[in-house]
Amino acid sequence: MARKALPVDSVAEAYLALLADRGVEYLFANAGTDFAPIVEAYAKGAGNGAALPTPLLATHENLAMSMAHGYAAASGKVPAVMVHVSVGTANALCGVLNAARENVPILFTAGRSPLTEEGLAGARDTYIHWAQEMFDQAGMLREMVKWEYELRLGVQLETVVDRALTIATSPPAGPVYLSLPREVLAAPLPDFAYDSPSRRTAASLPAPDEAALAQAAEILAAARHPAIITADAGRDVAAVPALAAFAERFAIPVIEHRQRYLSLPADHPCHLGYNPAVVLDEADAILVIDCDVPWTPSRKAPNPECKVIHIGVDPLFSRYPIRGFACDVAITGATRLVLPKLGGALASLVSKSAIAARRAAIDVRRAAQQAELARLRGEVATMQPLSPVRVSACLAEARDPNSIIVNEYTLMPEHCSSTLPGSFFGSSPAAGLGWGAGAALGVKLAQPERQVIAVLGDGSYLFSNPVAVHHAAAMHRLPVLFVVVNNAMWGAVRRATLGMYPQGEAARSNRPPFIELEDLPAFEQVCGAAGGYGERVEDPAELPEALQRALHAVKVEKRQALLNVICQGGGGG
Ligand SMILES: Cc1ncc(C[n+]2csc(CCOP(=O)(O)OP(=O)(O)O)c2C)c(N)n1
Ligand SMILES: [Mg+2]
Repeated sequence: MARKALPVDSVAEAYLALLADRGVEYLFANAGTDFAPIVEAYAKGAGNGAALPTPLLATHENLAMSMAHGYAAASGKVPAVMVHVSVGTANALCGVLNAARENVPILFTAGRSPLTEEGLAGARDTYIHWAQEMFDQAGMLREMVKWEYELRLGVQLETVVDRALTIATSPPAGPVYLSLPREVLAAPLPDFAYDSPSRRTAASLPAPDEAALAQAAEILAAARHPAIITADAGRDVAAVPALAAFAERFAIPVIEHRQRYLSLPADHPCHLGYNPAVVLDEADAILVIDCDVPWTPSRKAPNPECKVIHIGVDPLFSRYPIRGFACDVAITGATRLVLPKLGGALASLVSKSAIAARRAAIDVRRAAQQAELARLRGEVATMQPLSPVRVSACLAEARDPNSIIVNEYTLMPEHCSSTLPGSFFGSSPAAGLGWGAGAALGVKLAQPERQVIAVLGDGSYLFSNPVAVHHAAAMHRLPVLFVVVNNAMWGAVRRATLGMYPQGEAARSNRPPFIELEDLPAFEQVCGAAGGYGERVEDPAELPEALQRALHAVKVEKRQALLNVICQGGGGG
């Protein structure tokens, strides 16, 4: 067993060194008085030879969380985030829920107001230390995190850090919360020594039960029109080839519903797009893979006779209070492990002719679908204000083949499809707005060689705390292209109102409240104010060249860029 001794003056120094030893590369932070021992530890630097996570400042907590989220999703590593006591935790909650519902592992930490009123190093020394203390600081987010704890004693540091990190990364992954009282961080820690590498590892992926596999195989073998619906299979990039092989082998159409990762390359012969409605009418068996909401029952549901199989590490989404989708078989298991085994069980049960017939039918539907999408692109090409369809189509032409897209709502993937695993990240099912811009910065941090493009609505952009975002992009040298699909409204609120009250007063009104965003600032100038390239685009013919200019700024000048694309009302999401 390799043990490392590290002379430190404080628990804070030991804590940071331990994080780095465990593979935490970055500490995203928004600081306060609780940070004094952390700031001091960083200022002393690697005087004792220990590496420390790189500190990255973010001037809003939701930005820190979103950056960490994007970084974790694009790197597969666990970031740490630290915020200021109760108030910083409160500001970060939206990001915590996004990460929790998306199973993104983040070590989320906050200081705690000093516990003692005087006497100890780190004890209270300013008025806020009384009012900021809460009886139960973690109560704000206990429901959202997998685990939470307070570091009470320096001697427990290694156990606590390892427990936090291994729980965050064990399937299903998710954020954990650790609070760090100032006196504990400031306390001395003589004779600090720890195991390196760690003696505590994350739990393995769950493998499927044979009986459940056999049941599922029987259902699929009896089906004439099976279909697959997924949202998140591609979170594990190893699941993408497994899904591609399974769908291809048995000729089963795949829908990516509210796509959050690239689960199946869009050019795969079984890819039938992003709308489950196209398979629901005829489906007699549906395989729901890593998907919380495979369809919206009040809009369109499968035939009541249709059998439904759910696959996932937590196939019933046990942290959701209500989720009542029919479920004939639920297979607990990681998709990359389940699909090859399910394929093995199914192979001898299905006839070659049935597969061939399905394959031919999918080919026909795919060709018709693609032709219709191309027709639509042609139809909207010259419309002004621009159609979100055109924005997506122009982006498809302009992007590098190797680029990564971060989509907060407004990209239409059917017109800007991705084919590489790990090249697309969509917003969390919790949909806490303001995620996309920061997430794109985190993705760029994880993949600095790749072009990163964030597609945002005007609403999502404003939620992201734009000045803080552009500042972080400049400060941390993260040249990202932001494309704002600007319809000057919260189109989603309009669609929801018209959906519920199609003949109502709001539908007849010119200006129902809480929908239109009037007198919007010139977003391109906000980016420009931080040293980025900015351009407003109104003419559909100008968009391709504007994209080239913006991408040139990103690629050659290494500056962030923003295109404020003035679009039709109604939005794309
Ligand atoms: C934190 C948060 N607040 C409010 C909402 C509700 N909401 C969902 S979509 C939306 C409007 C988004 O506007 P925009 O990004 O411009 O896209 P559009 O609907 O116009 O296409 C709002 C306010 C939310 N999802 N998250
Ligand atoms: Mg909008």
